[in-house]
Amino acid sequence: MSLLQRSRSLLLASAVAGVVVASGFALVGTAEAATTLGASAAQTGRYYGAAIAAGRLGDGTYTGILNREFNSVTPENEMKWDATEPSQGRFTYTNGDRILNQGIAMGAKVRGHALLWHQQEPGWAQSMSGSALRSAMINHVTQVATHYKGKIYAWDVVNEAFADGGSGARRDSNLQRTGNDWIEAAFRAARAADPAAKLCYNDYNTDGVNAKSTGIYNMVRDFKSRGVPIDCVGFQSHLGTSIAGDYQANLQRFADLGVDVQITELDVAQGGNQANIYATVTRACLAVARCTGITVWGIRDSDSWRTGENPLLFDNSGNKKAAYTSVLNALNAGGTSSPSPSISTPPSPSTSTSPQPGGGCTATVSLNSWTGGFVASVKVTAGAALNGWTVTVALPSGSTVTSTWSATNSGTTGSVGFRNVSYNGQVAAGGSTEFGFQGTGAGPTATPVCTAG
Ligand code: 9MR
Repeated sequence: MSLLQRSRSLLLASAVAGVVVASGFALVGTAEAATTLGASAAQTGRYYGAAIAAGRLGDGTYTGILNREFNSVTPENEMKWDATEPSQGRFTYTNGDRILNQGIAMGAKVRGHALLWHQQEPGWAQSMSGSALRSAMINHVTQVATHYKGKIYAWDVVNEAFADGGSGARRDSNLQRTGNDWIEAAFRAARAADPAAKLCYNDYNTDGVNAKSTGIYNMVRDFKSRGVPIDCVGFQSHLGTSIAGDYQANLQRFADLGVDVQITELDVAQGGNQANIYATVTRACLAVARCTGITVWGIRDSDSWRTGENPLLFDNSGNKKAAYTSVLNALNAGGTSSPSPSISTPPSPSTSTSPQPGGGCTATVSLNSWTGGFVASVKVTAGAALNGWTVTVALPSGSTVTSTWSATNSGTTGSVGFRNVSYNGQVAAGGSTEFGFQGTGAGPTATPVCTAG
């Protein structure tokens, strides 16, 4: 068994025991060097993504790199408030859906960006204030998160709400002036609308321990202590020609609060240090078990918002730059395994999962928990081809299933059976499908049992 296979067995063993229990992260070494960013990141359960623009999807060079290299996408502008609700109550999803469908076609994770931001508010919202704005903003979160329900890996629920400089305070905006609780109100609305999406706070100039990142840290700590649903913090990482020495330590202190961390908008000014800074960011994420992935803010230099700074991994013609090679090498050097659901790779004959009663299929759970509730995403993997399946999940006492998607459940407490629905009962040999459920109380910790037929 190669080192990589051995690592995968370890991961599988922990996956079958119920993923996302945040303990016992294996160090993953890589026996075979992957040749693309996404495949290389996936070796440690992470994604490597790019911000993409709907208007560029007709460019073959662009989509060629996108399809080859990346396993996550973020809409650069298409899911922002001005794009999705140009006049109050009239929602337009055409371009957002184009990004979503591109991601789905690639089998990529889709990061939603961004439900609320003081910039790119539509004009009608810019001129609002007080309770009218508060209800418009919550309605926006609810409508957009509902439209994309079940499709988004992680939402930037609130973007850039903290001030620059030494105050560590909130930024002034019409959103902030509706009351300091606007951020938690937005997170609660997003959770109610799409319980399966990870909910992130996203900001820039947070690339080390500084007043701004500490202000955000204090907010996240407060949210966790009061049960406000927050799952992740995005570090945009629009970087210049140097990087804070405590970049990794800063990610780690947030992870230690019990949230995932993600690098969400990475770009680095071109200069002597560009390749080194990219490698440093990559290694920092790999060293933090809860750093689940990295997104670069564009593909080619010519696609970047930072005109003239050439801050990306591919040149204007789509050629790989030195920075690309340094990222790929850093990814291939391995790191901690991330508790992302993507580590629940289908079993292969060389892995050490125990046979399931009934045979024919296995199931792994990934949990997203908060005080008093949870969302479980279950991946059903076929051994031989399946024509129907049932997954039995043992819930801890006091827990109750409140909703289920892509399956029907019998019972809501104790031992709960989840049966396929019409469109996902047939699964090819080696293939997989997913369903999920939300509940109150604690999530399941025991291995689910999958039965074919
Ligand atoms: O890259 C985006 C650019 O095309 C838009 O014109 C701009 C509008 O403000 O937003 C850019 O993306 C921003 C992101 O949404 C939030 N963080 C900062 C990014 C760069 O400005």
